[in-house]
Amino acid sequence: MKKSLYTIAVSLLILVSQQVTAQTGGFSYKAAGSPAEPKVAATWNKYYTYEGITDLCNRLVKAYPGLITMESAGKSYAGREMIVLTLTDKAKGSHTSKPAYWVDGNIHGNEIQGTEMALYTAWYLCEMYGKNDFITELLGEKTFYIAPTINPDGRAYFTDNAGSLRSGVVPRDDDRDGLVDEDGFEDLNGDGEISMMRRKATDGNMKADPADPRKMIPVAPGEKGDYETIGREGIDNDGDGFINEDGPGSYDPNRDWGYNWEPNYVQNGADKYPFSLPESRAIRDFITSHPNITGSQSFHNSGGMILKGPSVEGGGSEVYSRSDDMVYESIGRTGEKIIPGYKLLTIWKDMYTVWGGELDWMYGSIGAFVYSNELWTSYLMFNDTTQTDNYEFDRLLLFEDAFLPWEEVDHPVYGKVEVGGFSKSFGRVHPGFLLESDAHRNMAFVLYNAWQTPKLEVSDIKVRELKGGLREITATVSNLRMMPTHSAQNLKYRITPPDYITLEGSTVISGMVVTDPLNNVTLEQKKEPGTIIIENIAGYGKVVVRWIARGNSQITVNVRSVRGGTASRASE
Ligand SMILES: [Ca+2]
Ligand SMILES: [Ca+2]
Ligand SMILES: [Ca+2]
Ligand SMILES: [Ca+2]
Ligand SMILES: [Zn+2]
Repeated sequence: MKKSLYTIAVSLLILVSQQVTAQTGGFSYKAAGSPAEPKVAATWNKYYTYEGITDLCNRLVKAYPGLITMESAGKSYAGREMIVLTLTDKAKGSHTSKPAYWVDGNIHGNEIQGTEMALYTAWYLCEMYGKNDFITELLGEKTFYIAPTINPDGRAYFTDNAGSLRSGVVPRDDDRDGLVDEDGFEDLNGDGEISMMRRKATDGNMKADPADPRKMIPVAPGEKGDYETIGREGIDNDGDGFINEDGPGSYDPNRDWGYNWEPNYVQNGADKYPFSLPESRAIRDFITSHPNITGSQSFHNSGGMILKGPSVEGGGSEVYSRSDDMVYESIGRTGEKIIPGYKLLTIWKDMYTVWGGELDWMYGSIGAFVYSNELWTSYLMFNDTTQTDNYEFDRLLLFEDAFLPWEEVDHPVYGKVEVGGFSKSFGRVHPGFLLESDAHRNMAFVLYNAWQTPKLEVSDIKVRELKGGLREITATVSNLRMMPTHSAQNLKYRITPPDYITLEGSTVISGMVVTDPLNNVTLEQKKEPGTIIIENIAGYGKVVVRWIARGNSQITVNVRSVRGGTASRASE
């Protein structure tokens, strides 16, 4: 049938009016994988101060009461609350009844972007819930415990002061002169940054790079330079002949954990004794009181690494079993795909030895599957491992925003000096436009990990009538994901209880595990046969249990596992 002109005109009109409707329906068009008009406004090309973190978390809790709660794990040395967010679909069960994934960031005060990775994860989960099936299901089945910064004092020092600390701010006598924190950095030119000092010198060992005079390069042997570099901005506050030798804090919060711990003479930065810092004690207590934590991620910077343990050769007092290491390898390799430029590496072998690190404690004492991502790699500048010049990147992409131009100031000891160099906001932390992209990728790795925590299912129930009013009930419980309900470390140190499979609705006469279903080999459990004890349900594995029971009513098989969640099924 030929369309009349009238029909065509009407169709065109409808088309036009639909376009107009679409255009006036809002101010945005949804990009794939992101919320177009989030309920909680947040931007991911800047860094949140501690106040900003608190505000964002409060707004998330207010907007999504069914998904997220906020609590404090304790107070930092300076009295800041150690914020921990709990995320799960509360309508689908309590947070403790599901396998949980722990995320923290910023244990090192100057490694601030771990916080944004953690916050982005919380924000994204809330905003995409109900809009994306994967996220909706994930929050139904799993719990996330997210601690945006576990060194809030170190972070505040970074965002609110000129300087930058790896440590927290608990006072320590770094130079053993009997005084604590008596000689920190000074912002001599008042630009809000502690940068480098250089001084003109006729026989200097440095010169300005002819290709980019901002950059200092060493002179060739025999060549005379114009400059010498004289360390970071500051003066000698205590007149001991050293400049800035004892600033706030100074210990390494990631050498404070009570597993494979060694004192300061073995492990620099170890401080006094395991868990001598209030922040690590608070986090330890939160984690140990949430035994459903199955996996974890601790964000650091920098280097573009997906780190796995062990952190000391041979693993210290524990050795990673082959079965656990296979999980680490498999998930880590997928991580390399999710986050281009990041490499899966083993801490002691590929980086350096760490005694008393959080990661070893999370695996060693908690038995969780734990990674630590070293965020930011120079690869991200030009998506090229061979093009990694900070100055060129700053010139071409950041328009010299990251470099503090050399500026002359009077120094009480050195006379006329120049201060300048890269801002602390560049070099280890992401520039704004790359922050959201990397936050999304690192979150995607976290979500992949969380998805691979156990998912249990009573996959089959077979009932066979026996003589004398008895029945034989055989149930299969499957784990549909890669992580077992117990890591090998968990099994070895009996960290969480075994898994329990219970028969309901029938009087149990005897119960057993079918150890070899093919040949019908069973192992009877004489004590309390109604609840069969299973040491572990392997990743992608299944267990078969059997009962001889009296009665003919409908039965239900329940399974409960601290780190594998719960599942149940009724017979037909
Ligand atoms: Ca001192
Ligand atoms: Ca300065
Ligand atoms: Ca001094
Ligand atoms: Ca000083
Ligand atoms: Zn670090």
